[in-house]
Amino acid sequence: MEFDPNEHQHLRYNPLRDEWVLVSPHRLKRPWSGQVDKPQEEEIPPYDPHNPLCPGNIRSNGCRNEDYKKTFVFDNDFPALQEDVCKPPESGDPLFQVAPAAGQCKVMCFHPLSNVTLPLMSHQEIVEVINKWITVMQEMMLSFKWVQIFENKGAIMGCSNPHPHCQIWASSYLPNEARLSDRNQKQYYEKFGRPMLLDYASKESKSGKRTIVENKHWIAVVPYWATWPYQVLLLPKRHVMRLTDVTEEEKDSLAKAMKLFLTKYDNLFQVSFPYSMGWHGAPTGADLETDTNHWQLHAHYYPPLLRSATVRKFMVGYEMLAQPQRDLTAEQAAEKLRNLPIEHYKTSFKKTGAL
Ligand code: H2U
Repeated sequence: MEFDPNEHQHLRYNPLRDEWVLVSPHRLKRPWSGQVDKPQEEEIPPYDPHNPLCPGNIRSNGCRNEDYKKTFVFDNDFPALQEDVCKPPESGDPLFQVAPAAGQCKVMCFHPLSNVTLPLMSHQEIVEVINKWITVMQEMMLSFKWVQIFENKGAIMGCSNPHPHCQIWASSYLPNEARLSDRNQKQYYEKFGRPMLLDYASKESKSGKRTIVENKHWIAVVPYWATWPYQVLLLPKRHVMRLTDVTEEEKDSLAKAMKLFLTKYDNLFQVSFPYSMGWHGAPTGADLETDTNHWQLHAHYYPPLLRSATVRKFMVGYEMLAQPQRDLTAEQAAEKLRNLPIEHYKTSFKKTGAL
């Protein structure tokens, strides 16, 4: 019998995390008696006088938001990282290590209206978001080793507020994910003399099997080693180390790529697709002066949904105790997303009155 990756179980290697994922496509044939129906989507009002992220409203700390018309950035009123705090004494015990942590946390609203998420925004509004990400990065990267831009979207992801927003946490240290990614990209660069993810982007572009959206400057794929069913890796096709290095033309086509694949995300289960996403680029602060050529800018999208708007994948059991496992292959997930309409279901519903 010949090996068929859509039929036969196998392990796939994630070179960014130096870990393996178990792929078991034969399990897709098992009967499913769980919930598959689409629940009524909660209508989010464009403005809520009690929402602390809306323009002109008062936040928990008593500050009033600007009456913003585009994006709006403010210091998180409940920051997980602060700048001038007491440092812990060294422990000297290998089993009870402790290290100082300093940082800054900001919140960024994408749009003045609470019901306008990224895929529903105009091209220019998405460009505004990208520009603001870059401005905040430029400012925070001078003082901090790592600036993590992340969007936690949807109540299912524990997001506390439906208003379209992201957070930016800047830290004096490299967080775990960044440390892993830095080490593995460096090892690949030392071995092959090229940035790992630049090679990856070019191989994915040639194959097309896992591509969802591709344009002149960007490619969005379900990565070969994806653990979440509809995970996406978005990356530039030329060597770009940081978000602050993208050109005007690249910003423009990034906005187009985001609009397209985020629309497909929403269209998959006809719901505002929940996920956690974040940008990873070369470390900053003192590392702005070091050689970080092994880095390639990229964004990870980790959506939890599996079968419907409510049926999610849990990373529990074998995943927690042994290693990640998936049924649907990355190629099957990519094909599903690729074949979805490019018009948002809410827009087509408005036009035709039917889904
Ligand atoms: P999440 O919805 O992803 O939890 O992000 C909302 C953030 O906004 C959260 O970190 C902050 C919370 O601390 N926030 C304020 O800074 N001020 C407020 O008045 C409400 C929420």
